[in-house]
Amino acid sequence: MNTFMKSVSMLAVAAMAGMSITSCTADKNLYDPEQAEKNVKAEYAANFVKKFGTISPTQIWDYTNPSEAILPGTQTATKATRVAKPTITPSTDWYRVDKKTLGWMKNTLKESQNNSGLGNPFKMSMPNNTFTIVPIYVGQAGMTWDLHMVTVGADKTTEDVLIWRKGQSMRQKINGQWTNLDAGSHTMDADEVEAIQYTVSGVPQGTEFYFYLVITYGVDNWAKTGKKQTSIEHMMLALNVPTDKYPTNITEGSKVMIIGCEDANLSRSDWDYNDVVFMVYGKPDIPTPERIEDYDEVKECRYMIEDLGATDDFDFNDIVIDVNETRHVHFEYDAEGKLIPEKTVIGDWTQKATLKHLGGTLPYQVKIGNTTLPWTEPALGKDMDLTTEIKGWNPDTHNISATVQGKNGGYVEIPFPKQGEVPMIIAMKTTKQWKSERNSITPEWFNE
Ligand SMILES: [Ca+2]
Ligand SMILES: [Ca+2]
Ligand SMILES: [Ca+2]
Repeated sequence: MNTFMKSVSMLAVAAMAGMSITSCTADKNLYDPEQAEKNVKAEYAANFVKKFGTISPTQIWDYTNPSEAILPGTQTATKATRVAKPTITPSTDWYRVDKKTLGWMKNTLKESQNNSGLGNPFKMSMPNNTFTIVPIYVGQAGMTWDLHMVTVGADKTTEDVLIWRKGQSMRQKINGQWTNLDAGSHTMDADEVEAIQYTVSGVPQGTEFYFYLVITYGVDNWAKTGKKQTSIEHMMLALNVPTDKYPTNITEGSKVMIIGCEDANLSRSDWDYNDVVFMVYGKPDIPTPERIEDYDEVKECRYMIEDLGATDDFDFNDIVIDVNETRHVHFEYDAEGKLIPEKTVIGDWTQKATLKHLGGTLPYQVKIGNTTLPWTEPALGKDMDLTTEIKGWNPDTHNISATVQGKNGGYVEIPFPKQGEVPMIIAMKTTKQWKSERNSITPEWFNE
């Protein structure tokens, strides 16, 4: 947390946390339990700042990014080894895009023509060798994107890595002049294109994965910033390049495919799948695309809550609760294996909360969205798996709060912290392990 805090007075902190420090020595005849609980909250905020420093006004407490996953198949609860995280190694020199391959691509993914019938929604599996991916073409688009790769384990854990960002690591020659591409550039008029290549390694053979583009700069009424366009949802095409169109400037014996991407999932999109095009090659093999019949769209996070039973331990394990929403999508294919888009079935969202751990000392009640869970007795160091259906959770706004019955007889409201506030709830990935009892979180822990 060194990066998000700098030191300031405790009074300023309490103000930031939306609290007031009230004198406990005021001559009150009547004992006010609610005021006593407010004092506990202020004490907590002061202790937090004493330990970690003042919170940066831009600090947010959502560490779930990317909180969404698209999982091929139907979710299972099997336990397996965590899936491998791919290693992406950029080349140290430029790759010159082969004109023969590029010409074939342009002829196949015709501009402004609906090319969606050329392929199916797909995932891939890792060959028994590394493969290389290189951008070869950027079409006209007002938006910018990053290309990511996600490996998916047998237990549906995922690892997500960034491969490429639009406007970086590409250059083009027009009228004899080389220029580096920026985020607004396209290569439609280029005489030559060069790009940095990315080699993917560190993933065992057979590991499932998929690609997606995430919109990093969106356009109104088109695609929002943060939206993901995945191969599983048919936002990409994987096409094998005919051997006579293989580039001559790659290792002999390699196989070659292209991945064409559509950047907006709208009926009025042109579906030409050439908004950005990548070439993939590997020796002796390239990843094998496999069509998707079912997938689950999942948004999830783990809330770690301080109950203020102790105002100085910051173990964030007093209440640990996982929340997710999922919906199922099913694709139908004809006898030739072609997608029948009008037969796609998109299920309703369902939401669940699962209590994972208790490590606090105060009775509490959690409210998520429209659902108020029952009052629960505290427990110290107790793991569990108690699932309840909920409604109205918003994974973007984190509309969760807790009420605890304080030691002073009053009730304390624990909201999800606003930007720049002292946190009593933090949102983490569901793979994040909570701390042991009275073992404080550390700045490093957030990045472990
Ligand atoms: Ca397009
Ligand atoms: Ca605690
Ligand atoms: Ca605790």
